[in-house]
Amino acid sequence: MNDSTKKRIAILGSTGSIGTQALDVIEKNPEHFEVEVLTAMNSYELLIEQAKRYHPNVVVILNDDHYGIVNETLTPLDIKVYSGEQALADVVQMDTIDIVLTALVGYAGLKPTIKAIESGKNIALANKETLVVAGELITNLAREKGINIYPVDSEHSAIFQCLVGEFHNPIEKIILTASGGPFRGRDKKFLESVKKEQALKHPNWDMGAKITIDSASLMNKGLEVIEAKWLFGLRIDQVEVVVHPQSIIHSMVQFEDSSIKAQMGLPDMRVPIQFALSYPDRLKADFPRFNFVDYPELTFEKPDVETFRNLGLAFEALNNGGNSPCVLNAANEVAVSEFLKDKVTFLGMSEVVESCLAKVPFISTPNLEDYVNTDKETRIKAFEIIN
Ligand code: MN3
Repeated sequence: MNDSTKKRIAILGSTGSIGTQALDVIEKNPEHFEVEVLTAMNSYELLIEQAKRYHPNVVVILNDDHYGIVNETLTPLDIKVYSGEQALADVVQMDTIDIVLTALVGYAGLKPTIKAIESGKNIALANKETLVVAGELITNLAREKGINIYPVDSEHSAIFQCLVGEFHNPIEKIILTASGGPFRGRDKKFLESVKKEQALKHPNWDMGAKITIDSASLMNKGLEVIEAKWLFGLRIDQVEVVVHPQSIIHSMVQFEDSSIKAQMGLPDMRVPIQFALSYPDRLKADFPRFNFVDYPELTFEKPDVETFRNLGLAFEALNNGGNSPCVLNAANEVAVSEFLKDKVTFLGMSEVVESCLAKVPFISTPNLEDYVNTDKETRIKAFEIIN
């Protein structure tokens, strides 16, 4: 079965937005890719359906309440079924995996990503929180193990694509584009009363709930600034954010001769997913093509950091360094999940993050254990603040 010309892929979080689109890419390119592992947190029905269709070697259902039904259905099909966090950390180390696509949501992506890197796997990184929480640790480990981290986030993929053929040329700065989300141009008064239903409507991208709320609050762009810093080895002053509501330019790199390269296209996550899996090759795809005359105006504006405080808070956390980005991320994860339960207001989310940044003890050179403790402690603080 194992054709050595095919890349064998483990998808962590196969039932989410990125996971399902990755399976679409894989299905369209059966001569290049093969599914080796699928994992899901709770969505066991979709996981079963995917396993029947793509015949992975192994599936992991994180929530062991669903282990029985998944095991019963898939074991007769010669698919190995495991459950729990430890299983996830174990399967990413399998010899039969060539690349691990980390499409889990939030902090949960950290440990399995570390395990995968430790066992020498290349990473297609869709879990930006991993680099936000522990960017220095992860990038040092990747260097030490000689593995590559291929960005899946569309902005970072854009920068990566601009850098192909330029890896020896210093970057002067990168320009991360932001759609501005559904509340672009709104003032604080308006934002005071917005409900989750409004925040869940993104103008350009169809994504999971967590990242959609983060996009509306500009926290997503803040997390992406931190992600970019680590992925491309930049100083903070080399990262600029510009609002570009049409989401056609996915990001840009400015070089030392003043030249700027941009990567463009219609917003479609399958493009960066496919490039992360197929690099250095570009595979022929039937994705919709961008037409310039359909977009006579591509516009750009400054982000409103007065109204959307999260972006400023992310720069502040990055500037502090140490465990501050980890605090920012954990506080935000709690704030978003409580916002989705109507426990905290839209603007209140920034207050939770700011307050946690002030209250959780600073650690200047954290190790993995420090990150784990910081994450725990911050979540407790965030809950206290909200409830
Ligand atoms: Mn993005």
